[in-house]
Amino acid sequence: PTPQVLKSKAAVAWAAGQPLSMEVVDVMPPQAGEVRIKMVATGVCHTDAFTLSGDDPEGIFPAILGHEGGGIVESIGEGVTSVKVGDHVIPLYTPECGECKFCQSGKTNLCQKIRETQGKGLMPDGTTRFSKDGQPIYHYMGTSTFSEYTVLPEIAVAKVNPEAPLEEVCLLGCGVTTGMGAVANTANVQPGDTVAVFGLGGIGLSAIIGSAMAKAGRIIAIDINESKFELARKLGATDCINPKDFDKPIQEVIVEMTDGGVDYSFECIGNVHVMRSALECCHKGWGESVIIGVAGAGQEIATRPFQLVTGRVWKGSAFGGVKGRSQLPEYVERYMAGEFKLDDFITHTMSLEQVNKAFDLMHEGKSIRTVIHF
Ligand code: NAD
Ligand code: AHE
Ligand code: ZN
Ligand code: ZN
Repeated sequence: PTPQVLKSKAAVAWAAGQPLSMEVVDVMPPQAGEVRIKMVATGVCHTDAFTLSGDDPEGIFPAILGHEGGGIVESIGEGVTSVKVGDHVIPLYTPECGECKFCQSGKTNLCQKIRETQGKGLMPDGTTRFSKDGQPIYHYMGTSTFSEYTVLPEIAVAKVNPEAPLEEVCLLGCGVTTGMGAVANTANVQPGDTVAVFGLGGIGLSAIIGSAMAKAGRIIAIDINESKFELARKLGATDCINPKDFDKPIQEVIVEMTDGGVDYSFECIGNVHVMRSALECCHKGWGESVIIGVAGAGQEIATRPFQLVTGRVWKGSAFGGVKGRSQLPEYVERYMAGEFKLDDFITHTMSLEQVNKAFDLMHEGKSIRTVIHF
């Protein structure tokens, strides 16, 4: 049967800085090369809050936010061959076409095939699949998981093991893969290395899991919210420190604690001042700092160039350097094999109607991840 327009419950961001609004929207059928997904669950990531706040230079409204989902293919457009109706998939805000210069380089996961339209809230053909009473609503990060149904390009879904609980592995659609991947792929932490993780939300805690899996010798966890320390320790942090407890810059504290600095640091907050601390707590000659946090429009990082001249390295990481279609299914398998747990992260579950509460809990520092069940 030819797919028809569907009515879908969705949380719409009409404008920056306003709560999301529950609406019934129209979702067009998938066009050529596209698939329509019935969402099963979605996490709420700080980046959703960042864009809603108005700080994202690419933020565009009205839009349907959400990018950490798991769902089931409901229908497919013309020419789609790599997935079929009923497949379990994780939407990819970093797609993988396998053909573009970036995919072919072997040096990056940042496929650029559809990046331009994705950044404008549009599908690759330059139009949107969402509308409300005829008014177009934009896509977000190419995923828009805060909707019962969403449409994605075929190259932006990873087909995963249908036995995996989507209510948990949805977190692999962003946060957990980002933190674990930054450690394993971007930094390549080795046994015995000393690591510092700044910010103990879903991303930082995943970086701690990744560091523990890499057998890092010492894992220093840093946050201004000490309620995060217990879980950080459980996941493998050896030291938990609060910058507010010291009367000198935290990088000096860490350099002293570690006889010269850490081998690797990860900034998992999006604060440009902390990014500086994360670089400067690295060991002279070789320490590497990985920026994961996303900073607002107009923000810039600073340090003395001497920090780099003397061998520290500043890098960044998106989606943990993971290629979604070819590598994300392995993360799901590793989860299924019991290599790491996800339930520790899921501090709250709720329905889409309650999504604004999920943002409140995040801003109050009370949640790690809220998972929305559809
Ligand atoms: P979160 O809000 O759950 O966690 C952030 C943590 O940082 C909180 O525990 C908070 O207490 C702590 N924090 C805030 N200010 C601090 C400070 N000055 N010093 C120490 N700790 C501080 O957020 P999250 O979902 O874990 O996301 C973290 C960051 O990573 C965000 O900026 C998000 O946009 C970004 N992100 C990037 C990628 C990527 O691919 N690069 C992927 C996902 C998320
Ligand atoms: N749009 C913002 C930047 C946002 C950003 O950096 N996004 C990350 C993913 S965060 C997931 O929670 C990312 O993958 N970036 C690579 C890309 O191509 O967007 C801005 O500053 O304009
Ligand atoms: Zn995210
Ligand atoms: Zn590509």
